[in-house]
Amino acid sequence: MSQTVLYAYPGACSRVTLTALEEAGAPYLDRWIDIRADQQYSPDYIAQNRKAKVPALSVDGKTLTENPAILFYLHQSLPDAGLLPRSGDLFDDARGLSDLAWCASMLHPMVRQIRNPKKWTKGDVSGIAEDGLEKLNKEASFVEKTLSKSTWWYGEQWSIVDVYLYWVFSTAAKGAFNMEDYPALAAHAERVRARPSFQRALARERAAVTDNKLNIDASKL
Ligand SMILES: N[C@@H](CCC(=O)N[C@@H](CS)C(=O)NCC(=O)O)C(=O)O
Repeated sequence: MSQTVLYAYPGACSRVTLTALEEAGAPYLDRWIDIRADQQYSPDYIAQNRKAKVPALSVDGKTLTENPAILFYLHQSLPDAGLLPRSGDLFDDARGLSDLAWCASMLHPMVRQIRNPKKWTKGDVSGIAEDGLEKLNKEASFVEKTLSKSTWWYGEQWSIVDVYLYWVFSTAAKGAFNMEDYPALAAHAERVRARPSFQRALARERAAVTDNKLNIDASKL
């Protein structure tokens, strides 16, 4: 029987993949990699994922890394889950992958600049967080325009991109990003959190904090 294992950390970007698995109702095991304790560099984990990051998804012993690739794989292998729009037009449907790549390669690094500027330089950190904040605010204004006219990123249809956008902006809001400047984004965040698959993912993260004695305030997840 096929076995799927998600390597994750509570509150990290692996939460997007975790929510995708919950949305799909697919059976999977979770393994929690304590990235605050540098467990991502342990020989056991490096053997799974030489990049030393979460998420990673192992299926029958083979490992896939990078959120967009994992989410696209889940979208293709679990078509009933509705993780991304599917119109049948190859060009239009590539937009889902494009938006996942945007979240991972453009927005996520801005969040890192804001929250963890030391990871960007071996020298002076001045200006790194400010630069990230300026860039993220520009992206937030763009997202705000769309969300002020629709329930979800793709109109009336929920998708995993909504969860990714939520993760980006809510994580940045734990730093200097002010979600209150963006009322549609803030309302969208409430809708994302209310979705049952998100709540199940959150419950799984909270259980992981307790079971693995992780140094995280579970009430802030
Ligand atoms: N490009 C990767 C980025 C993954 C990533 O940066 N994950 C963070 C958690 S949000 C991580 O594992 N950080 C550990 C570290 O940087 O040491 C993806 O999109 O999956």
